[in-house]
Amino acid sequence: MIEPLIPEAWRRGPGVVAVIGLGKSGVAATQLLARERVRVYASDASDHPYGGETVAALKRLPGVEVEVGRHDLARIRQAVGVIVSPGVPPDAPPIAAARHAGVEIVSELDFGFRGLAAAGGTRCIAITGTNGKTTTTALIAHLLTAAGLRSTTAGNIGRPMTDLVLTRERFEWLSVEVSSFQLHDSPNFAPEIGVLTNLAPDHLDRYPSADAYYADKRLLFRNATGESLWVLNADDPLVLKLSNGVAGRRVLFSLAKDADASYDKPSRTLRLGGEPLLKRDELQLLGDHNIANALAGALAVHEAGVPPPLIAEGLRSFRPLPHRLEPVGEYAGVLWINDSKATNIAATTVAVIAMERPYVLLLGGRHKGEPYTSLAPLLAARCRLVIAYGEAGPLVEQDLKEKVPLERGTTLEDVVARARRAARPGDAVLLSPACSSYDMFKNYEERGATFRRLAQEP
Ligand code: UMA
Repeated sequence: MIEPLIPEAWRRGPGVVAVIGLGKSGVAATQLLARERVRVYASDASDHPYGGETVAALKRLPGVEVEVGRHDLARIRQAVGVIVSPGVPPDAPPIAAARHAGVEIVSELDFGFRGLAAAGGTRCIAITGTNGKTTTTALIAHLLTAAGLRSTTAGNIGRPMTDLVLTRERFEWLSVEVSSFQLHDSPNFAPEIGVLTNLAPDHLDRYPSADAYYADKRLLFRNATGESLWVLNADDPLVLKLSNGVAGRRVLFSLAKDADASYDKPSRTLRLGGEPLLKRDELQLLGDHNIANALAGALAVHEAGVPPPLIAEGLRSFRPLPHRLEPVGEYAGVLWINDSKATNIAATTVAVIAMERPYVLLLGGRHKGEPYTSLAPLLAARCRLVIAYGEAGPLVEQDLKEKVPLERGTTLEDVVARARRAARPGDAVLLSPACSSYDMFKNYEERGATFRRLAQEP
């Protein structure tokens, strides 16, 4: 049973619902609560919440009180419920305060899902995993749309679930990217189809261990029933272990062995249900990891009812997303590739493996906890130079110097100028930083856009 959008207790007495964090998620949740005539106390620890101008507009909504620069913990303790943004960790003071006071805490994802259910429900394909989930999410929505089904993307890819409830748009299927953060306080979230792309350590700045991170990923399966369908990576033992014993039907994709969707290397053919689906070269995406993403997407939409010829057509017309191994141009024989979304070692590993030319690698940003040493043997093959920069620069240098040619850079302007000097015709310059961007940029998009602009400058 999915809880109602607004439980009775939220309307009772003088209580308020506390919204924590005023980025996209908090802003959308506040707007929906106001529309439902629930009193809200919405706060953000920063003087400059991610929501920017939209936060100021919230103050004009009836029953909404907005506070920026601090969280009033006393008010939060007295709240009738808390809606938490994904970027606010469970041990952050406002969340800890609510938990100790016994206030119910739900994620914006869960609140949005309840809203969709209250409006009649929308079938969801939920995609999670450490890497590949954004590409797979976009690909699934593209395949559904190309097959004539009304579909869109939501969740971690950039559009809060709650926003879909606010606009009252109707879709036949949603392709929802869900992060471990979003799954954490989402007791109602129950997708028809769930995709788990792969698992590797990530977000060790937030989780005490990789196992704690995987435990949140496992919450994808928390409402599994006999009707659920799970699309799983047969090449990843952690994925198989995590999904072991879960209710529902499992379909598997693999690059290495026979599976429901597989890749035949000798003939460079993607296969679905034992039949050829598409030639590898018809797919406009770099790297074998993207073949795996395509197989996962194909399986998910096949289970949603799309016939193989339409899946093949959709795969042919799909283009790489910005910031994910995105070729941004070739100048003086050097191919510049923007992989700013690679914010962990596993993502940079797949990027490096995908390189078919010699390359200069730009590595650095805000350190996220994992050592860089595992990259060294992979870099030995084709990497001409590593340029280490940002807060993580000294750590990258410490882990990789003497193993690969390496120099230190400062600003992204400086790093790009160094790369331009080092690259030779026929090379690539790859921004695949293995770190978050927050030491120098607002987000990975801004970092990638800056790289793209600098690369394209004469
Ligand atoms: N804040 C507080 N108190 C705290 C901590 C933070 O008030 O104790 C405030 C910050 O000052 C900031 C706000 O919370 O103003 C940020 O909240 P948020 O980070 O949740 O931002 P949103 O704009 O709501 O974006 C979130 C997701 N962000 C994160 O998970 C970190 C977006 O994923 C997602 O697209 C969006 O919701 C819509 O669903 C981004 C992301 O980086 C792309 N995700 C991580 C990843 O992919 O690795 C998980």
